[in-house]
Amino acid sequence: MSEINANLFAALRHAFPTDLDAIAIETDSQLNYSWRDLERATAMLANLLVSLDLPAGARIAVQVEKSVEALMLYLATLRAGYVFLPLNTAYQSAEIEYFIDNAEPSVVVCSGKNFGWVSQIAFKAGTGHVFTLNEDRTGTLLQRAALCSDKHDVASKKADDLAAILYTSGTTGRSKGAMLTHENLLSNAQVLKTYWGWRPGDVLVHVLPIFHVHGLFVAVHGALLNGSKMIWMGRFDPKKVIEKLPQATVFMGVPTLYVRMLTEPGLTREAVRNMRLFIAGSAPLLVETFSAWQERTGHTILERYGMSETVMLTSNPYDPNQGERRGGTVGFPLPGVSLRVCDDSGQPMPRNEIGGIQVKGPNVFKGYWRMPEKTREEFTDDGYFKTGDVGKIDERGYVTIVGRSKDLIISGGYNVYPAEIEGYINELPDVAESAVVGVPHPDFGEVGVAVVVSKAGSAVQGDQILATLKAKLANFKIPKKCYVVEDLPRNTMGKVQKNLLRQQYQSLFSGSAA
Ligand code: MCA
Ligand code: AMP
Repeated sequence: MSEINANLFAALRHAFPTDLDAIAIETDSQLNYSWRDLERATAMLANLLVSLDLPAGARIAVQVEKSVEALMLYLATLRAGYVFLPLNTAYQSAEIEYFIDNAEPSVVVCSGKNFGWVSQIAFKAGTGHVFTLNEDRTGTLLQRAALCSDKHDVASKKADDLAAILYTSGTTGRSKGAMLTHENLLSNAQVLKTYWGWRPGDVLVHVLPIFHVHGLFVAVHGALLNGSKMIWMGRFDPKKVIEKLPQATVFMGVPTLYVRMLTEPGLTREAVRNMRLFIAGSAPLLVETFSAWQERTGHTILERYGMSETVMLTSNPYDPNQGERRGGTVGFPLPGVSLRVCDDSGQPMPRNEIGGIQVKGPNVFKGYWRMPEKTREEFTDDGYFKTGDVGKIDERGYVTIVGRSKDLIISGGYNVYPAEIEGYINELPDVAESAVVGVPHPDFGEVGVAVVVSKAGSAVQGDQILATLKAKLANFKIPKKCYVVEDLPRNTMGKVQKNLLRQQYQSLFSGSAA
C-alpha cells in the first residue's frame, strides 16, 4: 500500500476550489491571482528549486518584502520538499550573518536592493545560490522560474520531515532555529479550521508580515485550507483595511492593529457588517481594547495564544456553545493540545494558581536547529515543552497569561530580547554596562527602554547610543528611550533589579511622569 504524502502543500492544494479560475488573492495594487496562478507559479518555482540539485533538507532562506510571489516561494519550497526559512525584512547585516552562518541555507533569496551585502554574507557562508525578488515582481528568481515547467509532482514527505525553521530567541539572546515539521503545521491548521468555524465564502484580509507564524502560518494556512480568497495588503494601513472590511469575513492582527483601527472614525458597525470573526494574538490584548472594539463594532475579538515553537496553543471559543470569549484570557487549550501550569519544581499547580505554562501536542516543534542540549533543557522528562510564559487556568478552563519567565519584550507583536540589545550596547566604547527593560506603550503595547552606565570620563548621551544602535540592529529592536545613569539598581547578590527599573519607567509613555 502506498503511504499518504504528508506534505503540507499537498493538503493545501487539495483544498483549492474546483473552479481554479476563481480569484484566490486580490492585492492592494489591483492584481488578481487565480487558484490556477497559484498552482502554476508554485510548480514553476518548485521546478526551479529542484533544478538546483539541492541536498535533501536544504534550507531556503528568504528576506524579501511582502508580495504574493514571496508567498508563492514559501508554497513552492514546501511543494519541492525543502525547508523554508523566513527572515524579518528589518534585519541588518550582523543579524542576517548570524542566521545564514547558523542555518547554512543552500539558497538565499533577498531584495534586489540588498543583493550586494546579502550575497557577500551568503557566499562566504557557502550558500550556492542567491536570487533576488522584489515587491514589483522583478528579480532573478522569477526570471529563472519563468523558464521552468508549470507541471510539478508534489514532493513526497513524511509527517516528521521539516517544513520550516523559524528563528526565535531565548534568555541568552542568541537566536535558535525552531524546527517545525509538516505535521506540526498541518495538524494545527486543521484544528483551527474547525475551531474557528472556517466556512465556504469566507474572505480573509491579510495584512501581517509573512516572516512570522501569525501572518505566514495562521493566516495563510487558514485561508488556503478553506479554499478562501485573501485580500492581500503589502503593509498595514488602518484606513485601507476598514475600506476593505465590507468585502471580507475574517481578520487577524496583533493588538497594535486593533488599537490603530480604533482611532479611525471609519470603523463603524456598518463597516464590519459582513465580518464573521476578528482574531488577535502574538501579544497581550488589553481588556480596554477588547471592550472598546466590542462597543464600537458589536464584535467580540477572539484572542488566542501561540509561539514560534508550537504554532497555536490556546484559543477563546468561536462557538458560543463552548463558552464566551473572555477579554484578558487566551481561552482554552486547542483540541489535541495538553497544557498545564507547573511550579518551579515541575509539580502541576491547582486551578487559579500561577506557574510556568508547559505544553504538549502534535503542534509542538521538533527541537532547536543543531542545539540538542538547548532542546533537552526546554522539555520536561515527560515530553512537555516549557513555554517560558507564566499563567494560570481558572475553574472553567480559561488560560490567562500573567507574565513571562523569559526576559522578553513584545513590541507591536515583535519579540525583542533585552540580552541581545544589552550585548550591542555594552560593546560601545563609552559604555560600562546597561539594562534594557520593557515598559507599557499605548501603541505597541510594550517598548524597550535602555538604562546605561557610561565609562568614567565619558559624556555620551542616550540619543547618541540609540543612533549607533540604529545602524546595527533591526529598527523595531531599538529602545524608544535611553537614559545614562550613575548606577543600575542591584540586589545583594549583585544582580540588576530590572523590576525596579520597570517600575521607575512604567509611566514614561502613558502621560504621568516617571
Ligand atoms: C515598527 N516600529 C516598531 C514596531 N514596528 N517599534 C517597536 N515595535 C514594533 N513592532 C518602529 C520602526 O522602527 C519605526 O521607527 C517606526 O516604528 C515606524 O515604522 P513603520 O515600519 O512605519 O511601522 P509600521 O509599519 O507602522 O509597523 C507597525 C506594525 C508592525 C504594523 C505594528 O510592527 C507589525 O506589522 N507588527 C506585527 C508583527 C507580527 O506579525 N508579529 C507576529 C509574530 P523609526 O521611525 O524610529 O525607524 S508571530 C508570534 O508572535 C506568535 C507565534 C503568535 O502568537 O502569533
Ligand atoms: P514568538 O517567539 O514570536 O513566537 O512569540 C511567542 C510569545 O508571544 C509567547 O511565548 C507569548 O509570550 C506571546 N504571545 C503570543 N500570543 C499571546 C497572547 N495572546 N497573549 C499574550 N502573549 C502572547
